[in-house]
Amino acid sequence: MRFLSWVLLPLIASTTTAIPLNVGTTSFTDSAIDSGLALKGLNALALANAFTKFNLKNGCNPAKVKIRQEWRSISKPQRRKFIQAVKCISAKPSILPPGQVPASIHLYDDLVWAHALRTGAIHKSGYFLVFHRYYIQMFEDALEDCGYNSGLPYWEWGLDVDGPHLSPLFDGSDTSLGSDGEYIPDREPFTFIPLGHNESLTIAPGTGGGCVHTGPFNKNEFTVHLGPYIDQDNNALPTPDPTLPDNPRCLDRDLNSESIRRWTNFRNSTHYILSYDNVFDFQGNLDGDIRATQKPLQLHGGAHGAIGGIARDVRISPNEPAFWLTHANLDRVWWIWQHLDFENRQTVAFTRTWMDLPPSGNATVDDYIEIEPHAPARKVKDLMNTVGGSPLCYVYV
Ligand SMILES: *[C@@H]1O[C@H](CO)[C@@H](O)[C@H](O)[C@H]1NC(C)=O
Ligand SMILES: *[C@@H]1O[C@H](CO)[C@@H](O)[C@H](O)[C@H]1NC(C)=O
Ligand SMILES: *[C@@H]1O[C@H](CO)[C@@H](O)[C@H](O)[C@H]1NC(C)=O
Ligand SMILES: [Cu+2]
Repeated sequence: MRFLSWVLLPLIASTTTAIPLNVGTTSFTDSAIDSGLALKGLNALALANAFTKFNLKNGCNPAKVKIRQEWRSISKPQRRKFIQAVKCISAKPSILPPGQVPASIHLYDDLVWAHALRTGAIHKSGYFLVFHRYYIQMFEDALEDCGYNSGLPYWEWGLDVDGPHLSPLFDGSDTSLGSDGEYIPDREPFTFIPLGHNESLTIAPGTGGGCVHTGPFNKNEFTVHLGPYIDQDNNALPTPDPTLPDNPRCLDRDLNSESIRRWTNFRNSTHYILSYDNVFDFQGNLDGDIRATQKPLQLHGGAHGAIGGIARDVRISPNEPAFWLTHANLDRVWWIWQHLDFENRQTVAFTRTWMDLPPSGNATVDDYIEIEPHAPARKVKDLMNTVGGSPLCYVYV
């Protein structure tokens, strides 16, 4: 850990308290972990290391690198620009062949469909981390085409452990992604059986439940067209039917601080970064893959649960604009983890299909990730370094 000496760690490390999480011989205090200071320090370490990994031949260099920042660190004019760019994507027409996916009306729907279509290969599979990395890069590029030239923002869930409805991201102001959903009282808990599982999972109702009522993406400004792709029991349908008719409806949300408290607080994110030394255990735990852990709801599922509403309909969860910021934060957790032992963290684990259904063999770094027609096929190994150039050139601060 050659950067330990000069970043924040002297401030936040302690060798006197008995502590479960540590980097090398440096341990973090409980308060550093729970306040997010440890995670900040780890981010700084990763950043310093990333600056030694530019691939100049591929055109990624310090002058060009995109800086991805937490929503709150972005100026209000920039936040408005981001919102405008998302709306611009959702106003452009679909580029899919006419009639292929009748419910895909706008470019934004196409991008959601790209995820829906591939869901069985990109979750609980070897492609989970790497597909979503490329997928949000595709979105960052689409934002750029719509005039937003900065890095994709991320959402640090740990900052909103006391209530995402109070967050600048969801406070309903014109610099938020809109409010919570309209509050619907007396709801049953959200219970579902993930694909490939036998036991159901339960998330308590949150503070919304209905349509986003104020701010950007409220029901007068933003329309969902695809899906739903979950049945009456909230379970994901095994295959997405492309021929479903247009189903225009509002964006629904159910912000949920319990999800953050249980699964995506600062201690949780720090835990994933520091507790695993191989990608099988790291990803398997982060994604709640029962081939690696007995706990099927963890950081990834918890993050979707924190938003609720359409974010829980896995195939079309990118219809929720906060999806992109949530997956940027997941990518950030992976990125920090990679940079703690960069040379040894360039691979993938698990099979090519969701829970190996149907049987598919292990994913490899020579496999391709494609998001046609929105982004060309790239080898997994070319998506391992976020400053490797072609196609990635970004860091998190
Ligand atoms: C679910 O149950 C079936 C039948 O009992 C069993 O074959 C399968 O391994 C179980 N799957 C999981 C993920 O526990
Ligand atoms: C996440 O945090 C909660 C609350 O502190 C804790 O109960 C849970 O065990 C943590 N999970 C992980 C994987 O760190
Ligand atoms: C796939 O990966 C698993 C776990 O890493 C390993 O046990 C298994 O042998 C691999 N299968 C093949 C066919 O390489
Ligand atoms: Cu996904």
